Amino acid sequence: MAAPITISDVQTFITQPGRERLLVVKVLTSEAGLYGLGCATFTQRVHAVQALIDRHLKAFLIGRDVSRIEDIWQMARVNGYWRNGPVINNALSGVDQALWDILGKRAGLPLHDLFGGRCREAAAVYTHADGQNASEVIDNVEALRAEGYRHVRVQLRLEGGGVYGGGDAQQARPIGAQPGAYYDPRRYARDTLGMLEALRGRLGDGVELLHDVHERLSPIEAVQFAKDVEPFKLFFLEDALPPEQIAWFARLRQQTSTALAMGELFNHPFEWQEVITQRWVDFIRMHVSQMGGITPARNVAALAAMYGVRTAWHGPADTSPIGHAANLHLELASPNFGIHEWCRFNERAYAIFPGTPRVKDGYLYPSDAPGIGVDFDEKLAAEFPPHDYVEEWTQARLPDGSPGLP
Ligand code: GCO
Ligand code: MG
Repeated sequence: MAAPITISDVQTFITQPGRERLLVVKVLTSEAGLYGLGCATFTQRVHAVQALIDRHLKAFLIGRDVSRIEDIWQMARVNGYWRNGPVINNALSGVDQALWDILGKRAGLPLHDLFGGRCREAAAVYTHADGQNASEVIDNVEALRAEGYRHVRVQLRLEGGGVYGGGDAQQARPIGAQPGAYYDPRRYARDTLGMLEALRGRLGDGVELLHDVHERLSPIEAVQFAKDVEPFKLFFLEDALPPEQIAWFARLRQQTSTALAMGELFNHPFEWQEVITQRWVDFIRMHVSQMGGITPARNVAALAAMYGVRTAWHGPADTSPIGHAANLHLELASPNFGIHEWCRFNERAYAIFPGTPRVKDGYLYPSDAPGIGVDFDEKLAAEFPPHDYVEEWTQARLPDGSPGLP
């Protein structure tokens, strides 16, 4: 029997061709020229994930047989004893995706063929439109329609530029209120309902609309809001509740027929198992690298299929092109694929990540290259180093100055 191909090195790269810092993992092997690439992007804590890989995971991985993907994932997950956190999961994901990339390159097949083959030729996508008021949002939606998009997520943008939580509460705050990203949940709900009314009034049913509450309402306000948006027939309403209030989905589900999506903040199996097996949501939205990569995502997609739940993996700008391509392979082979969140990368990102899939008429098309199908220009990536900053938008505050959820 031929000697196994083993991991000879693990390298990490942080690049920022656009708004977000992206973390790429490169797994090199004992076979010259054979390497894999994976996405480990937790943009808010990108340096912590890089340090975990460079200082801990790399030593664990060197010398292991590249074909033992599941074994490596299970062992690496518990190697630090404590597990299921955002930093460890993203580190695992970078390595896991790279090992799947290597397997596809060895087989000479695109990953979706290794996952059982295509259930569809391309993945329907949605992308984002926002605006300071309803007519700005309508203009942006119409511009995307003209590009061929049929599914659009619509949000009102705050004065400060954020798109979650609407209405900056300039109203009276207690003396000495702390600085922060203020928002007013009740005004947000009212303004958003007004925006959806105007959108349907102008565009009718000719476009599928999605909206992200981004956990900005109290549980009972979320129940009321999910009922109030029913007439607008949303494709889905996302993150109506925070992960900490999952149990409220039982009530929410009973009270509304609006399709519900949840999961981008999930890191622990308990979180996605419950909302799936209770049939509390219609779309799971996990960020694949926050789960630990392709290996867990495949298993969870299969579980969701059994409960009539579809996938809508998290895919904004803080998922790298490698991560988007990995999502796409999962989606092409999943019978219960729902929709792909697309962030419209700039041409710089396409140059740094050759092979990044492209959208045509609202569909994301894979390349037929073996593995994940996206490469990485390390030299060009180094020209766009990360800019570090303290997150402002996550410092959310309610009108009375008390901490809110971002
Ligand atoms: C989405 C998300 C994002 C997150 C962002 C956090 O649905 O796309 O809510 O916009 O806020 O990924 O870094
Ligand atoms: Mg979201």
